[in-house]
Amino acid sequence: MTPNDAGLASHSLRAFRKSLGATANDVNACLDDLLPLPEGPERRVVEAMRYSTLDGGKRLRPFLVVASADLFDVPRTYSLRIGAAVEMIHCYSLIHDDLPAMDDDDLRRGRPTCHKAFDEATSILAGDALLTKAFAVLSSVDSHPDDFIRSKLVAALADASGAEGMVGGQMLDLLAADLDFDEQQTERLQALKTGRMLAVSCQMGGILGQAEPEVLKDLDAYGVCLGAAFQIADDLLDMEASEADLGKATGKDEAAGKATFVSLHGPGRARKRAKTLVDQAVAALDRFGDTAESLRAAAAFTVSRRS
Ligand code: GRG
Repeated sequence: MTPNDAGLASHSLRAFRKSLGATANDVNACLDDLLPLPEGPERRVVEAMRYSTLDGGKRLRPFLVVASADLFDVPRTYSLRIGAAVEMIHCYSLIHDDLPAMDDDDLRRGRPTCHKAFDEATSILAGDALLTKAFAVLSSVDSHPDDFIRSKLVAALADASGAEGMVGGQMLDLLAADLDFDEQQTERLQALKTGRMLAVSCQMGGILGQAEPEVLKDLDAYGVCLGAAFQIADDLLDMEASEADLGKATGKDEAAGKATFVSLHGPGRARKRAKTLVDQAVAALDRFGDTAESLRAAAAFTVSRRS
């Protein structure tokens, strides 16, 4: 899909990429601070955590936290730490997803996966420690002075990343080929595995901003549509992009016989569906007017990206 298909002029897309890059730099600095190397032989696990987090991801989830929090003028010192916590969960999920017991991948973000660069046991520990550290960051007073807001952030992220969210989606993913999932089951799998983390990123910005429940509902609707569009774009890239462009193996879903919107309906219908989802995501932002421009651009970006 081209930027114009997504209804976004290419100069806005360039501006968005710049803004995503600037936020990524700030998030990287925050992650660097939050993951200091200890003395002693246990530093190996922190080296693996740093290897898999400070390694050039797009930082889309932290961007969504920061841009949603910006709607409410939340200080960046808070939203960046919350974004870093979400990124830690995302990175842990990638480390574990790449393990031989799961997707068994050698390449991630253009480099050897964590278990290739270190070893399997260290990778399991690095993922576990990133998951744990994320909640330590959320519960720190440096992330927000209000206890109630911090506890809401913890509950939201736990819900989205656990068995009722991303982990549940990953379980379905492991079962998908054998259970021969239909379209509805495939959409549910993807909403849990990928969509929940993107949607909760937007919600956490709203929680930081003490948004009213109906406002949080709109942010969630935006995130759910963006997540579904992101997944279709990911499946299209898996089918059409090169390993060098993506920095990871491609064509694995097809080889494993896993259903995706693309495999069920073909790339043409998948592109149309992704565009409709972007339009729905953008419509959910109506109440925010011009202040939500960067979130609108993020929705268009998810389907125009090449990696
Ligand atoms: C192991 C608990 C557990 C969960 C794994 C995230 C995940 C669940 C699996 C990753 C497999 C995958 C390719 C999912 C599709 C969507 C996705 C999460 C893509 C990677 O996210 P990007 O494009 O990656 O934001 P970067 O590298 O930019 O952070």
